[in-house]
Amino acid sequence: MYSKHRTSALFLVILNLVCISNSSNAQQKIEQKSTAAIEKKWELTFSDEFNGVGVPDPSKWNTREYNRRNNINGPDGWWSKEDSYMENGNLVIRVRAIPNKNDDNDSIDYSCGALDSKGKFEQLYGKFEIRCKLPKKQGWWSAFWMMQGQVNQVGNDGVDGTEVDIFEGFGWGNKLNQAIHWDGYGKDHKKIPHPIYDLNISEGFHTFTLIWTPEVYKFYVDGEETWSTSGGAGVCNQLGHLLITGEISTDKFLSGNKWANEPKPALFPDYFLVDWVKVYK
Ligand SMILES: [Ca+2]
Ligand SMILES: [Ca+2]
Ligand SMILES: [Ca+2]
Repeated sequence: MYSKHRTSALFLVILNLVCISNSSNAQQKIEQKSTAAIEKKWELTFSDEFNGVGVPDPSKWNTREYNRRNNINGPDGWWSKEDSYMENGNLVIRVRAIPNKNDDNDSIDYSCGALDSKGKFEQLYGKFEIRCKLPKKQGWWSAFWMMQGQVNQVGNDGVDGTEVDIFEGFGWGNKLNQAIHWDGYGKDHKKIPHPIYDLNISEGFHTFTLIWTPEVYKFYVDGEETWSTSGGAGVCNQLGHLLITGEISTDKFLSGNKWANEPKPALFPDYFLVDWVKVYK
């Protein structure tokens, strides 16, 4: 009897192992299938490897030229065409201290590069990704972001228009900011910021990704999800365009130690390097 029991027990153990192995094989197959489905799901719709020299491809990008951060109490922060250019396989966004560019009394002004794809590439939903190296010097910030729909339209929450900051990075500290803004930038302005302090991103190249679906915005750094939000009453349902920018401001808040910190002309020029941008649907 004892031996017969032992034999049946052994048989059950073997049967179990076979079942477990079969079910783990099945699980593996499901996982492989779903990974393949996810990879297959994304179809490349836009990319720029920045492999040329000089002016960024005008069929993909607008370069901006105006006083982006006007300050009546200090140097202005301009966007200038000559501060975004391709070199060594990268897009370079440069910041410089320049002679005062307008007729106020500043001793100097500042100048940064900025690109956008408005009217050249716009998409509703998808995956939006950049590989880049953040600048090191204090006083300015770099960003990869989107303007979706009409951000200035007050009402209907962010559904009719949302600014999505895939990342805003600062060379001087560990802070990385992700955020959404809607209903304009005046008294009705609403935002949800998501600052992160514990990422190891001050050295080398990193990827920053947004997945935008009809339900949610999901943010990733180097493939790890860092934040997910549906805004106030849902995500934007309108086309959006890309922006890659450097910005510098001598405004008290923006040059404070909660943001870009104080610009010091002696630290510039400094550079924000972008290896590529890719968009999928
Ligand atoms: Ca000025
Ligand atoms: Ca709105
Ligand atoms: Ca590149």
